[in-house]
Amino acid sequence: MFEKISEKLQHAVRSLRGLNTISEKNIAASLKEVRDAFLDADVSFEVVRAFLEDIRQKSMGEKVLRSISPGQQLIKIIHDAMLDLLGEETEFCEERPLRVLLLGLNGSGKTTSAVKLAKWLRRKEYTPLLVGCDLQRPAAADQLEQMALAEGIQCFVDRTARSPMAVAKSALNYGEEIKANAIIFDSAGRLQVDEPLVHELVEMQKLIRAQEVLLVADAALGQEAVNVAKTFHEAVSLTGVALTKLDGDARGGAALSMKHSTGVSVKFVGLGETADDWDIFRPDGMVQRILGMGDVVSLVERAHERVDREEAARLSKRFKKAEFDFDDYLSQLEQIGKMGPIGNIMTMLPGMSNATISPKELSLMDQSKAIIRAMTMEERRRPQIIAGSRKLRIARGSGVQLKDVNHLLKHFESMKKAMKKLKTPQGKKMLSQMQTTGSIAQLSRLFDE
Ligand SMILES: Nc1nc2c(ncn2[C@@H]2O[C@H](COP(=O)(O)OP(=O)(O)OP(=O)(O)O)[C@@H](O)[C@H]2O)c(=O)[nH]1
Ligand SMILES: [Mg+2]
Repeated sequence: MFEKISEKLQHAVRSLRGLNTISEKNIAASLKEVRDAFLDADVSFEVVRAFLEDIRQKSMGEKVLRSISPGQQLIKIIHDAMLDLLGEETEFCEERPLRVLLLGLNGSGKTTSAVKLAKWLRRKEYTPLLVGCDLQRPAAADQLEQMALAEGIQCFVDRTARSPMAVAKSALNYGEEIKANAIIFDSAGRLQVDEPLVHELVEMQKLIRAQEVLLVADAALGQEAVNVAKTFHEAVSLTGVALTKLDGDARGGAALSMKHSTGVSVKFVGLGETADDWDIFRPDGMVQRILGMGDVVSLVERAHERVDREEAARLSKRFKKAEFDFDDYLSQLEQIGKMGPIGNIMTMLPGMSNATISPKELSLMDQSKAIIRAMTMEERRRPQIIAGSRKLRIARGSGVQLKDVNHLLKHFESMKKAMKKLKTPQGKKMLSQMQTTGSIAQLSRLFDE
């Protein structure tokens, strides 16, 4: 799986590893190799270009970290750009009853995938029913029936039915009778997407109202699989792709470009011929498999974390000395965004290590960040100079109301008071009395009393 692209990419990034500095010149050869690896994998030119642009953007904004080499940092950037390209892992509908329609070209693996999916759903405590809507191949009903029987999964076929619609209709009734709560409709393979097919699929979808319409696509087709997905998606809205035969896919082109080129996520992967060779598509697993370099990636992540911790410690110090200004506050809010609650300087104060942040506080934090960003540097340092007219401009610049700006200024003022009190013996005593649970607002509330 993905051997070819993996080998090429690993070669391209390995030479970056030892670099002490990064210049356009010394990474150019590697990035060219990365580009060629993607093109050879049958990723479209357009996707490759967007991918390289993403790497360029990400490298521009990157701070140079002391403890790791620039080469390692760039490997992490390539890793992250690949993750962005693949998109987030998307969830499969969990409603009960659940109806799933599988469609795709001839021989793409629909029938096999239907059985694999049924088995997967049974593990999630569904009662699945397989429905054979392929009336084009005489042997199709037998194939589905045999495979279902081998896995002990219920199956509905009707060899005398005149249309797939008729089968589907009876199957819905039968499903109710046997109390199936996941009905999977296997459809006939197609040579191409044409008018009659589109008509049939639209009618079918009207009848069964499937929450998941999955295109089953053969990964070996590379870019062609992506084109097929595009056409199907235009005809009937797909909810996802099941990419089959990944076990024999050395190149990875379809998996790498599906999401970016079609907007449709890969939800499942077929990894072999047996009913268990089936899994949720996990972007991070795929990137790890192709790029390797897990060691470098976690090294860089740790280094970033250390920088963040140093910044949080610096802010905490300024807080305790009551030197904390709006610029520090912005930095703190950004730290919380990146590190979660541990980025909160409150957690660094004694007794506050379990400080929590509520969802409401999180959205307030976003608003606060926008307001502070609309302030000038001088205003961040000395908020007392912010006069009425300036407040209005800040509100407009950050898309909030005047009262929100006033509220933030007031909140900050009480925080400042709290900081000053912390320096007094009485404040120190209060701090030491405060135990465990607290929120970011707790300290200022405490001193507001
Ligand atoms: N290696 C491998 N083979 C697969 C996978 N999925 C399906 N196959 C094989 O592909 C062939 C076609 O599979 P089917 O499930 O019959 O495909 P289909 O889309 O239902 O075919 P039609 O109904 O004729 O259009 C079979 O030999 C399967 O064993 C997979 O993930 N890996
Ligand atoms: Mg079939």
